[in-house]
Amino acid sequence: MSRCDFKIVLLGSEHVGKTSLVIRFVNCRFNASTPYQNTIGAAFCAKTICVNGKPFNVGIWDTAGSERYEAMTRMYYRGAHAAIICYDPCCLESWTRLRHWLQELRTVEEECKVYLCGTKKDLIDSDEVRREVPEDIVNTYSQGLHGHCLTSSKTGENVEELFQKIVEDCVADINVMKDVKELRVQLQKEDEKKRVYCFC
Ligand SMILES: Nc1nc2c(ncn2[C@@H]2O[C@H](COP(=O)(O)OP(=O)(O)O)[C@@H](O)[C@H]2O)c(=O)[nH]1
Ligand SMILES: [Mg+2]
Repeated sequence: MSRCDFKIVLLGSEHVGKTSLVIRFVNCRFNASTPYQNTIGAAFCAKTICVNGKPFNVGIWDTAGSERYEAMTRMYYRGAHAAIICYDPCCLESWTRLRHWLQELRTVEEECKVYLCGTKKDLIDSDEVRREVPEDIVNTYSQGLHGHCLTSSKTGENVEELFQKIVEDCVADINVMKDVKELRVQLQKEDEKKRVYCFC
């Protein structure tokens, strides 16, 4: 059995830090000296996360964020159990664009759990840059969603916690877990079938 139990998609404008967030979570590293690389279309990776001692295989889709790939990006929303919509608190434009990503997502996956993620927390904490998105606006906006957090892919702050919360929320959702159980049964049957054919 190899398919993912949960699908998480990352959305947000270019340069907000989506790829860095995934790399920090999956590979536990951050490299600021690497020249910026635009994600083309989307990139996929997976990681196992344990909740109540049980392992869950989580598939993460990191999308491009560029308008050039927008039609393509829609394909990746399909079947997503959760979406992390990233914005950079020091870039007002990335926040304004957030509504667009939310609308896009809702037209394809109405039931998808949505988490807002303000990135590059280390820069805000060090006062290196000026915060452009007021905290109270973010708090008001995120009330109707599943969560909001500020992360730093540089230090790793809140990154693990964000993904852990998402998976815990999925595990607590009866409808999501019904699908997970059905898929696991189906995959087990397929595996058994394959084994029978091997003996022939
Ligand atoms: N200081 C700092 N820089 C970050 C952080 N996350 C991303 N960056 C930088 O922001 C730029 C864009 O990051 P990237 O992950 O490629 O953005 P994407 O286009 O949304 O995938 C890169 O130069 C990263 O090094 C962070 O948490 N802290
Ligand atoms: Mg990227």
